[in-house]
Amino acid sequence: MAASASNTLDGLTLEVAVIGSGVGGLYALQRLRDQLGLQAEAFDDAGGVGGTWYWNRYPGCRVDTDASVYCYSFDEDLFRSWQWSERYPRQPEVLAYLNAVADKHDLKRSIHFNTRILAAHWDETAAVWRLTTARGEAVAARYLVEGVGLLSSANLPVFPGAERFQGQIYHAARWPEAAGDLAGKRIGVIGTGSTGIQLVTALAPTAGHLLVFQRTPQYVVPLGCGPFPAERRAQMTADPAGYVARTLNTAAVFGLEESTTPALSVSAAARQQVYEAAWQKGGGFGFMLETFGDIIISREANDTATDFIRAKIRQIVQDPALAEKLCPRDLYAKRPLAVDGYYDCFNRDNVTLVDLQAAPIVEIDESGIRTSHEHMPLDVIIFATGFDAVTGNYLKIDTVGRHGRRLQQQWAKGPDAFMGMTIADFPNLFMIFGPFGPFTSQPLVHEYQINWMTNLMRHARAGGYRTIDTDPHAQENWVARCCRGAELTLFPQVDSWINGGNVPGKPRASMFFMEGMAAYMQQLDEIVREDYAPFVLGR
Ligand code: N01
Repeated sequence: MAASASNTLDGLTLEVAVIGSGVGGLYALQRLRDQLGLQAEAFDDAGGVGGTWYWNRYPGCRVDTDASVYCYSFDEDLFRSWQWSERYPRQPEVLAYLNAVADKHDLKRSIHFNTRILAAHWDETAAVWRLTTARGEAVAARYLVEGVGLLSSANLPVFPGAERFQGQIYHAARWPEAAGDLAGKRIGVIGTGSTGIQLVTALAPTAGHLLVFQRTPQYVVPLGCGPFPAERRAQMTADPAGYVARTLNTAAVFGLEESTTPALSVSAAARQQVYEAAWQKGGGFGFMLETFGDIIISREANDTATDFIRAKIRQIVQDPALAEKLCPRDLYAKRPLAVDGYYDCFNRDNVTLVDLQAAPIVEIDESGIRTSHEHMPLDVIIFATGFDAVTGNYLKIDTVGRHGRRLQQQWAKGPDAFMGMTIADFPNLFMIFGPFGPFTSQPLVHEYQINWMTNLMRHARAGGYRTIDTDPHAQENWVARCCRGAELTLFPQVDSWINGGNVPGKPRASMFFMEGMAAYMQQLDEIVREDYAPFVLGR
């Protein structure tokens, strides 16, 4: 449903407004509208459904999480019947899947595309959220559910002169269809995270010349792409509910056999075998989670993994000096990266690594990029520089809760939130994968959170309550528990989007519950048993 001047939203009053129609927003809409029978509609500034899969159309984009857990489970028929072609599907297939879900459940009629929500202000008297769209329309809703994306607000570093560049210049997360075929072109990719490495491996075979601008080398392991495994499909179809329950009842919800063996509890030779098997099998999270249980909590265990990966880099990359530039020196404690054939790309004549630690970018001019060493002419510049993660998109909406509290001020030194879903003094506002939620794969956990938050809404409505707010003490305790848990891992010791360290000026903060999904679900169950004690319901 595309809003237009003749189809103004002004004055629209809903029971629930959902922001976003990505993986989380789509299911929230289905659950609220069709399962709970509420008058719910969604808003998305994109021209179609898909969220991150709508925007990220860059060459090489694919899911690096097993498709068996990167899907919905609420529609059991679809769960059984959807035929993923690959274990790690490409972006067009994921987007086609999300469109198929939206079409099967007739969700698009309740989504206002091309509609950005600029502001959400709580009206205490009427107990509703008053939303303002970018066209100035006013919409009111008793509940606001935000599925705005954990990794969606693009991080675009400022390089002097970028506006003068005469060639094609894109951020990967806003890839235009007009980009066309880049074969034969001189391409610069800035950034070597999950996005950058997918771009590099996709572009290297056909680029005229590919320059990879690397600031910090990262640990990349093979993904192990291939057809969707028949045995995995058999497990999924034999017992969908059991499959999903077993998957959720793990730490990270990646459909993996998470190891509990400490790395140093086995001999060096046995360890080598475990790492080699994981390398041959592929899967980024598998290498981190299925090998040993303490890679992300013990520096010594972490060292054994990083030694192994560095040895692989030195084996694959023929030029020893280049291999050293590609070898990370710090901990393996960012979100793990996996793609097939990344290091092999650097054996190609048409691929050049530009080491930004040796020579930083000084400017972009009409014809290319200048580092402190040299000028490199380019036809295409691609920013693969990541996201203002977790909080970025929430803070783009001018959100004002009770007592005039503005979210931008409240989160100025770092976020606070409860269970990744609510914020004290922002009643009836629910976040899908907001700050201090579990550090896991997303779609099945989206469903879990959405079911939980909507059960809470149902509980409040059944009791005749108009408002649901979070007890600030419960929130404080939860944030403290999350921070303590994060400190037990190695993640805070390396700058990355996990802790806000990737965006200049962003407060560095723990933003996740690191004790795992099973512990998270136990905590949510406990809250239900306590009759939702951490929430304050109001008439
Ligand atoms: O972003 P990143 P991403 N000058 O933050 C560099 C998800 N995802 O888009 O390390 C030069 O990981 C930065 O360098 P450094 C996934 O969860 C999923 O790649 O800060 N370089 C780094 O190399 C992933 O974790 C899939 O020194 C600059 C890169 O840009 C998350 O999105 C696919 C720079 C950013 O890496 C983010 O991944 C893709 C500057 N000024 C993404 N600023 C799937 O497969 C930043 N960089 C599901």
